[in-house]
Amino acid sequence: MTQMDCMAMLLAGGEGKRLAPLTSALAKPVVPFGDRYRMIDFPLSNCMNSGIRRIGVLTQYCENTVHSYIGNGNAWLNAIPTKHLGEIALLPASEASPGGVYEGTADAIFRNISYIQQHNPEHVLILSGDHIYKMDYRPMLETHIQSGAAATIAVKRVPWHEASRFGILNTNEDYSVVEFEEKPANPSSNLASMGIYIFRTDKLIEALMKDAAIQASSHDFGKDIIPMLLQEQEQLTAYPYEGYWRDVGTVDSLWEAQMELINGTLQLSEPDWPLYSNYARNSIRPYIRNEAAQRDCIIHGNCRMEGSAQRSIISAGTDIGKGSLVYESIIMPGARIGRQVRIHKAIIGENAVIEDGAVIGAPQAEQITVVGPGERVTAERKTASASRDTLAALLAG
Ligand code: ADQ
Ligand code: ADP
Repeated sequence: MTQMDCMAMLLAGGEGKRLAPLTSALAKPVVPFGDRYRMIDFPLSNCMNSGIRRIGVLTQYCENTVHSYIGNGNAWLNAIPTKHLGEIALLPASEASPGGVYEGTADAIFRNISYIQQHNPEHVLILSGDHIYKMDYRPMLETHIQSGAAATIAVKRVPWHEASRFGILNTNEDYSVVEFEEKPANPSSNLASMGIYIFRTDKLIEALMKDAAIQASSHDFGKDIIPMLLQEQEQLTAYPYEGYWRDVGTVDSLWEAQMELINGTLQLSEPDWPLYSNYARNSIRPYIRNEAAQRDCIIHGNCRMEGSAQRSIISAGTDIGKGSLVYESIIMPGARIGRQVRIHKAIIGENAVIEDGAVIGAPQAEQITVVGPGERVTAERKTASASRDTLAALLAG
């Protein structure tokens, strides 16, 4: 078999505890985003748009939710002219697998070395399933090949107060990495690893084999593999990325990223960088009674909208009843909102049912209120005591 340049391995097995209850029965990569997408659409579409057509998707936590969404992968592969050369393969591990569940991100790749070898790529791109970004991986691959590095890490400056959530590094002027620390309590810089790596395949396999033999290792890229390569003085290069990128691992960041969608900081599908998804497209016009009552919203074509909304996302298959007000909230697919409901600064999970007269969230709330997928909220069980008048005033003003 001839060697190909680069294939991708997409890590999609993390539990995403901090997104609970959205992830209580759903893997984080398939949490809905925007009016018709799921998080994993971003890395999959980036691959298609960057000419990377072979992707292994590593699953574990609630793996069925990822498998059923990805299916045969055609929702993404259909987008490319050379579909017959493409493949999106599901690579699960469970308690029943030989070796049990994946112990960490490095163990997940280690256990699939034979899959990588089957395709015999010169380089392997390692991706996460839960980042919101549009990135062309080709310039990163070029930088990686030109520098001759064992591995190249995509990096981005993050706000200082968030730095301890990330792998933090320091580089020389030529972008060679001189220091790396995974989630340091006191970060020495705000240059963060985006958790996106390109490895020379030989170096990747060598490092994974070494790490697998270390009993004390947690078999994680950030905690173990990158520090080990640095210690062994392997060449590691940082690739600075300037575009939009967000790790939406927390409820706040998930909500904020969607507010950025509304204010235009983030745009979803664009002609030169389409975002593909496995949601059936639907050209049905939204059923809107009072057009003036929607401001700064993203409303999917297939929903029934009789209430009012501002700065909100109203997803596919939702129903917003008469007299209801939705403000700065995300209504995920299939949710049914009754009449005279007030929703403020909240995320309403898929297929949740909000009964007539219920009040969710509050205008001055610091916290985002989350209603889990399929949950039912009655008028009696208020999630927070919002004043109807304040909310109505906000929507009017
Ligand atoms: P984290 O985001 O904390 O840090 P991690 O929890 O290891 O990374 O998850 C990375 C990806 O792997 C996620 O998509 C997750 O779903 C998946 N994953 C986790 N465990 C898995 C498993 N056992 N099997 C399969 N997939 C699994 C990482 C880096 C940091 C960097 C941030 C950027 O370690 O250095 O700054 O990403 O977001
Ligand atoms: P959280 O929101 O809780 O941080 P992540 O998906 O980022 O969720 O995972 C947190 C940590 O737990 C990561 O180090 C990941 O490797 C580990 N992890 C998550 N799910 C599993 C699992 N099912 N088996 C083993 N490790 C897991």
